[in-house]
Amino acid sequence: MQATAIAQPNIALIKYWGKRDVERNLPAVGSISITLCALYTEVNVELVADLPGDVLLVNGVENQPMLPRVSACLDRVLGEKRAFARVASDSNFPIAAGLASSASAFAAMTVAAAAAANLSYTSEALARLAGATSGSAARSLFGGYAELSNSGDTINVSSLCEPESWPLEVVVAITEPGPKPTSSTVAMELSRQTSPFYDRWVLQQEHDLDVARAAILKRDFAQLATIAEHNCLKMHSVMWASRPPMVFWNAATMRCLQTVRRLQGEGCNVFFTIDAGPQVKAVCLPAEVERVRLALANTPGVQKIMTSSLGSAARLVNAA
Ligand code: 2P0
Repeated sequence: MQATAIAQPNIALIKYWGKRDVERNLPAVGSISITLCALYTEVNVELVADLPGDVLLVNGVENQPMLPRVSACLDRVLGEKRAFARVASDSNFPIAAGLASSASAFAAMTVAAAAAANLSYTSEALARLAGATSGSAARSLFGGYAELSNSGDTINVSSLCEPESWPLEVVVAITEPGPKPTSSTVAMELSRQTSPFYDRWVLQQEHDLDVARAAILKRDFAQLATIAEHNCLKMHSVMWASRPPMVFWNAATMRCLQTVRRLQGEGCNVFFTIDAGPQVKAVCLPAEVERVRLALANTPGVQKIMTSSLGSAARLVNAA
């Protein structure tokens, strides 16, 4: 009655920002992501008959604020007439800091909970369950390049390309390891309700998805770079124009963008993307990774660098 699973965070190149159905957590826009391999969350779920309630440990420390979301995730996977669970989640990177820790955590938790109860689901079904708790978690059920659709009556994820078919590298520049002030869930609802740019953002997303999908299928780095940077800056423009404004960047975030622009000017195959936090992810061809790592490490304000290749889908480690 216990199982452990591992999942990697994924980074959206075409971003999910906004919900069309809050209750069912259905996204207003489709998204395309890459799953990383060097960053991971390992989750153990133990179902215990005489436990008085669910218990959550995050990196070894009991966590109450996240517990309702974890319990709701367990209810979805196991049904509401379930035994209570002891859940332990351990990540090797800063959590709640715009590094997609909820994606890896809820993807791993969904896989572990199903295995602990001996339930067998397809990857698509697990993605639907994980995505109902955290939209981006659905994408971590797939490795390499994944697309989360905004059509249909449910959460739908599919694989676009395996990681080894087009191996890119990601250099993560951490400019502030502490937790962000506003959760993505709250921030994207604020954008939907108050940003004058939100409707336009939703309207243009199909075009950005088409361009990025085509770039991935033909391995066209320059095309992917241009559309990913455009989509990222558009998402942040939506946030900046929200009321109250949501500016997740700091001075070092901006300096990292300037570093990437300088590298591009020197002919380096690299582009940036930024999520709901101040960290900058630089995506590059494998031959450029050391150059990009050094340039970002030498950018004032960068506190830590992590590099990663593309990784595989969430998976079970053990069950008993
Ligand atoms: C993404 N983000 O596509 C976008 C880009 C952050 C910026 O998905 O409310 O934690 O749990 O469905 O998945 C982060 O939001 O939000 C996110 P919920 P989630 O990766």
